[in-house]
Amino acid sequence: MSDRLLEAVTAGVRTVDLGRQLRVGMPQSPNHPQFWHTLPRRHGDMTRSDGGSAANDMITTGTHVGTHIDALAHVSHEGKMHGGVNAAEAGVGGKYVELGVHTIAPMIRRGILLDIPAVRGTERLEGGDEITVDDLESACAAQGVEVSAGDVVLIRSGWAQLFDEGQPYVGGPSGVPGVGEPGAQWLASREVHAAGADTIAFERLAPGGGHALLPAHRVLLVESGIYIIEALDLEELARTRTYEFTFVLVPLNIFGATGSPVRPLAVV
Ligand code: UVW
Repeated sequence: MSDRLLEAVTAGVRTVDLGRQLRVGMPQSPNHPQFWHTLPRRHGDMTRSDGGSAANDMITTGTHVGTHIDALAHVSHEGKMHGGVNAAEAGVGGKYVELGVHTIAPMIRRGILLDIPAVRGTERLEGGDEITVDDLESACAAQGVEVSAGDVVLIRSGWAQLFDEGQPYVGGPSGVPGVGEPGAQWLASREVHAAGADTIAFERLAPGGGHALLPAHRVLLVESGIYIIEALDLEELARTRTYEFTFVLVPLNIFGATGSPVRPLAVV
């Protein structure tokens, strides 16, 4: 059994872990503060009279690290967040109250995997490749699935194979594959609940273009109220051709946060 396939023995439920391990030095977007983990108190630093001791660690981190979800508070366009909320009034305790990650209800929903390299007959897409509407529809047809309102749609590019290589996963000169604005419109027109991918920013990053232009973020988060999930590990689902499953995700309940690290599961 692959180490990505966990057996929940008591319930007899088979799940696939779609989340990444949080580690110092893992690849992450330059847009966000680094994940950092230290051990300020080690065993033996304080020893109780009975000989016992405890180690206590500490993390400091942006909320958009590892596998994570973007709340609607994350992005604005021309001064407005989703629903016309004025971005200038956003701040912890301000308008983030309406759109922060604490407002995302735990998800137990139908999940759909769209495996784009499989329909294109390749191992993984190239940096900067745009996943088109035709790709999305071809994947649905090839896999015999239909995307419906309320689904969580996960789009595989195969780029996750580069996660352990660090910088190449983030893009830079090569860019990163993903949907562009038309693909995001396609998802929005189907009224999905959330859309995810196995890449750092969900959408296509142009070669050399960095993380500057993010039109799919605007379409999904600002215009449509659709959450985005990034840096998923979709390799096990693809390997086992699991295209339909129950998707489970619980964000951290951080008041007013723009995102949260998550550990989503596919119940298969
Ligand atoms: C990027 O860095 C673009 O990811 P996020 O959407 O989390 O900001």
